[in-house]
Amino acid sequence: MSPFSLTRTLPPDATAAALRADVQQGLARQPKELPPRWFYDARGSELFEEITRLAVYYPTGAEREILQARATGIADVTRARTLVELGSGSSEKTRLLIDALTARGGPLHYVPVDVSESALTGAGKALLADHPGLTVDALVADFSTAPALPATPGPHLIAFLGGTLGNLVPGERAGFLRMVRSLLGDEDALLLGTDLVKDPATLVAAYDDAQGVTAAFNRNVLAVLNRELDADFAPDDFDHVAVWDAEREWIEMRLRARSAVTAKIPALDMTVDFAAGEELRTEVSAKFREAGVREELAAAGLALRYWWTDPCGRFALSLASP
Ligand code: AVJ
Repeated sequence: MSPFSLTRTLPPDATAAALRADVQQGLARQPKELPPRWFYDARGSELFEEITRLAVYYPTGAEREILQARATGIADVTRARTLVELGSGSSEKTRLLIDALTARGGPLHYVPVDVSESALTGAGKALLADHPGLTVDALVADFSTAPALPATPGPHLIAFLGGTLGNLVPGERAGFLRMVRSLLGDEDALLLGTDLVKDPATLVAAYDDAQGVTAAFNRNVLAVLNRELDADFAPDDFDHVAVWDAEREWIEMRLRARSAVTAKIPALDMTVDFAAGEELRTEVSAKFREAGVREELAAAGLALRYWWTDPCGRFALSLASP
């Protein structure tokens, strides 16, 4: 049996239907918004990887520092035989966990779950090349509903890294954490990465780099609409905007129309008008504090067992269990 399998849990037309519904509703709304999951086609996933290599985008490096310091401890505490990773992307930092878990001996199952099939295939093959005894069962799925996980040996460790929890607004987070709780047995655990509240200048710089990589990532969602829905957006008609909402403690990314724009979306029989300066919200990236994370976990039936930050206190990893 090959140690690599890839399962599409959603039929391709389900993804297409979800995109249509999100665009239809989100662009008819006032203010306009789109969920961030549509950034991640092959090009968008590539641009995100490029973002993670920017010095101003500190979350990736900060989370890696924590994993470097704590991976062995995480392996010892959880004794996981299956690592499930939600929103796995390139799985680059996950290597540290896989190294630590396989160093304990015995086979390990890795179940990466992501919307990007290209990212899953690339990451899975690269990991297998370096880890004998590893089995990779990749799932193409978004994590808005419970993924149907393969039957693999426990204990299970579900990792949700990178701060992606912050892409959900509070009500969505509560539902998501309850969904994760429903996937966990008594011996299982959740490893959660959260970016932390800090000075606004640092936060805004991380979402508005001088090289314009984040701007290209943001505009890429319009290219996705053009390709998938036959729309006629000119991405350069829009400015990239990143703002810190101090009340809700989240970063918002928006696309702001430079002048009045009319776009056709023939696949939806839709015309979308933007006034000059009108904004489309493309992402919320919430930032957290320890007390809030503890409360949100508790509300989902999970107890925060360990809270680790990088030495500068920019980012946190939480280990939680039922
Ligand atoms: C992958 C969701 C964690 O919110 O920081 C990076 C995505 N957006 N730059 C984040 C992102 C703009 C990223 N997450």
